[in-house]
Amino acid sequence: AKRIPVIAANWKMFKTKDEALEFIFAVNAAVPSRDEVESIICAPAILLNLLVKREGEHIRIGAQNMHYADEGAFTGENSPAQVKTAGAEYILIGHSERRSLFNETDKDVNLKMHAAFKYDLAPILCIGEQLDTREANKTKEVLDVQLDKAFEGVSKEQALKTIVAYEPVWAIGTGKTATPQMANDTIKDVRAKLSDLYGAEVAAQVRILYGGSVKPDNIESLLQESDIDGALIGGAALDHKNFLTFTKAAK
Ligand code: G2H
Repeated sequence: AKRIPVIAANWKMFKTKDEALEFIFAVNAAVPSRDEVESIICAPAILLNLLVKREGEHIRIGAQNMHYADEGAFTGENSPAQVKTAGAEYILIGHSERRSLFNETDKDVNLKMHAAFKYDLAPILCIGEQLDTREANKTKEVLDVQLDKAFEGVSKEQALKTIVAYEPVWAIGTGKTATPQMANDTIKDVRAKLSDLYGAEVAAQVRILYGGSVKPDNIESLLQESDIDGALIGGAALDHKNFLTFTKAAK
């Protein structure tokens, strides 16, 4: 089966309420249809409800983080049920900023994967290697461990609902992009690992995105590669014109 491409904007901690509204109204009518491209906005939790209420037919909304517990005394956190009932369909899990700045471990990532499935949120699981790992030729080893741990106890059916985002940490927000071929080779390794875990049929269906300094002028060459099914985009996707450029390039 053909894999439907995914363009996911990661707004990180950007945009006020008014800026979010301006964006959603600008893209609603202009994105490709859902059966051609999955166009997703991953927004700060406090903006989810606002966006969901104003999203057009072909836009989808995701959150950037959540706690894995059902509920509890966790001041400042959002629960999976809160994210789900705010209207989000997707949840970013294990973004490198969560891992490095907020000490998220592979264990946390796995707990969040299970919480996502419990509340019927589609995980966008982020994995990636540091520069020293890349330079020591240990990328596959490191990514395999991240994947083993993230998918621990995850069923085949659940794996099929997961979108994987490969983001080399050294390419995030730095202006350094992996070359399309480098990204594709690594994504092929990720698919091979999914095949080890769940079989070739599942691996052939899971969407795997590239992320890290994707820009309007490199999106097309990335998407031309055999195994890159879309992109997770931070900085450049804050601009609604760029976001539309990305979704159209994926069509
Ligand atoms: C990586 C990416 C989006 P940017 O964090 O997740 O951000 O496109 O700004 O490098």
